[in-house]
Amino acid sequence: PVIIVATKNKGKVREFAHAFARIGKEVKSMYDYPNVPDVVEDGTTFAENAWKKAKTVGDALGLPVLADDSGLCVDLLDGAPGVYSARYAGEGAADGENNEKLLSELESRKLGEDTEQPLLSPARFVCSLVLYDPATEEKLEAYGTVEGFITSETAGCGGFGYDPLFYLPSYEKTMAELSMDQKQAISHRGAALRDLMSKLGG
Ligand code: ITT
Repeated sequence: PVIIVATKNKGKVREFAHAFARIGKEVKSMYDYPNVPDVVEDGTTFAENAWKKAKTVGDALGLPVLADDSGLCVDLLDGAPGVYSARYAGEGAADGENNEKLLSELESRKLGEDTEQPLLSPARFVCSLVLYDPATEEKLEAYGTVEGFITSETAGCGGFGYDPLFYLPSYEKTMAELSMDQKQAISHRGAALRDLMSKLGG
């Protein structure tokens, strides 16, 4: 029982492997299929990009695949970085560079205001999943989101991406300070996976 996830993001691979292990499924990623062509992620929505990844990779392999397009939307930045989350500080940017870019963008917004604004800005993570079977051309979409705030200093070393800056008031911790089980219980990806499972009838 193998599930192929159309991703090269190692943080996503870890989380999917953890989640699917619970139901006895082994996760394979694009690291197991190095000949699959890169997907051009030029969609304007998470759902559109998830579909592009699922369709491109599913058709290339001739096997069912699960694709994840996700990102961070910050209110004070009018929803940025959004679908550009992975490359906010430039193509191939490291997580740390994206986090620095986020803080500097927020800092400059804050300085642009007359009134003193706290750096804590409401934000949400969003995750769109698409499960696609090229044999039947069946496509199943799922979605999840989690609300939080962007803090001014990174904390924690779990998770990946913007997790060290994503503060959850109910835990008084950032997403990067949670265990993988805790993150999965509340995250956008965990919620999207539960949505997917319920649509699959399980
Ligand atoms: P694939 O397309 O190969 O899956 P990617 O990293 O390019 O990998 P996306 O285009 O979906 O994937 O971009 C997602 C970015 O959003 C990711 O690189 C992080 O910066 C951020 N992100 C998504 N989920 C996150 C999470 O759970 N925690 C922190 N940051 C996350």
